[in-house]
Amino acid sequence: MQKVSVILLFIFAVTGIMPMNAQYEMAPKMAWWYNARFGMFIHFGSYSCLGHGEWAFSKEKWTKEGYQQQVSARFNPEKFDAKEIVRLAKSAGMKYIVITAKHHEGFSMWDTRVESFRDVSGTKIYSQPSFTSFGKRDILMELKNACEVNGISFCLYYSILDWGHPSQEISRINGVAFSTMKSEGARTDYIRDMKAQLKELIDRYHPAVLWFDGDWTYKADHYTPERWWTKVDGMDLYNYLVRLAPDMIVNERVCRGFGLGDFECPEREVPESPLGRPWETCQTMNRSWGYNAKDHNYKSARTLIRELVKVVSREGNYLLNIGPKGDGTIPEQSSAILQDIGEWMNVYGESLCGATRSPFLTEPKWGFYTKKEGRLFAHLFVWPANGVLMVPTLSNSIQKIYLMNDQQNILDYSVKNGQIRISLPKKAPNKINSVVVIEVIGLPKVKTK
Ligand code: JFZ
Repeated sequence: MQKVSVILLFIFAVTGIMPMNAQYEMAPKMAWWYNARFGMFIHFGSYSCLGHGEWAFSKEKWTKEGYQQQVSARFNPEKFDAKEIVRLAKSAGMKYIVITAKHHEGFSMWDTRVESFRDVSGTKIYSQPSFTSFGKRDILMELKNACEVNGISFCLYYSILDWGHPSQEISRINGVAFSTMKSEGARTDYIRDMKAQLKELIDRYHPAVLWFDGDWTYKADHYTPERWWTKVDGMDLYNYLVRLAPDMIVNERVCRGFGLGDFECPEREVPESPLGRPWETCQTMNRSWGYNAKDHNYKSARTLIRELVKVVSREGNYLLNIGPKGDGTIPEQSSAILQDIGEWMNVYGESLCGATRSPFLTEPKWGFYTKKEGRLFAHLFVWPANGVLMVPTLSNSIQKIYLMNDQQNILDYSVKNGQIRISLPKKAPNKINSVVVIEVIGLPKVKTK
């Protein structure tokens, strides 16, 4: 027995793979992220002060010069309050924050010293500290510090494609905005400089996750001026990053669609069932990522909470976005939604954070399941009219069953014909999602005959 453990330990040490309660094996560096389940996305850049979303440069067909002078130069986030943002994230039950360090517009949100990232005139570095009158405040560092104090993991987003960089011009293929590389030499130099920027970010902020995007210009095998980013480039970038920071997690978008990186990113959609490896769905509260003054199309806290539950029951993470205004303040509707989510999470968050997928292969009509060592959580979106909840039998022995919001009152149940029949009170304790806890010995497992 001891020999076997020693051999197993050896294998795990060599391969860097550790078994967890997940259905797939995972590198140990993924553990905190996998347990976190819920994070905050922040789209914040010079586009925020225009208030037309983060794609304004492309959609409104700005020239580089016009955009840089009339939009970016006016970026003045004087009311940016990192502590308030972290307070909101934490009270909503979020465990990590991913903020845009550089979006497609190419404007760096930190004091980059990589020389080629200049404005069109070539006289200034195109970054928040050197291109705006806002001055030298380091808002990424402010956010990182506030995160650290509050036990939240600080992470960064970075766009590979760059509409501002002198090496590239915006271009369109079938209506989708790409960028065209000026020459092969420009491509080589840009990739070198992008790596230098990423090293700056790693050395300065030690992000727990690097969340890439703007990788969709790829061709699998060779590059062209418009599709200048390849799978080989993505693999090389990933290797470069994990050499610099072995514990850092990197998403698949170093070059999407090839199974690269450490987790999958199905965007604004939830896969029908768990994927073959860790995944994260990112979602907007309205229809924009960057601040859009005209977009009042907000989803309700109810919709978002239910989507979060669905994601966790299918073994995923959920990254919910806010887009601060140009002055740094958070749109009122977004903070109201976060507060509502927080009220629910305060009571029920334990059924999600650190929890894993449903043990069952089929999903119930009334909601979803999640599980933890010793507990199966039934998330009821619809409260049964007959006061009875039926749950398929587990192979674990049941200790007791209760409502998550009222752990003192033990519920009656009986087990018959492969079903646990639970008697519920008449009224649902929560309008959005009430949780019934089935306490068992061990990790809840389906009973197989
Ligand atoms: C990208 C960005 O263009 C967008 O501005 C935002 O940052 C978002 C998080 O990511 O947009 C995408 C990326 C991928 C898909 C769709 C939009 N996709 O895979 O369907």
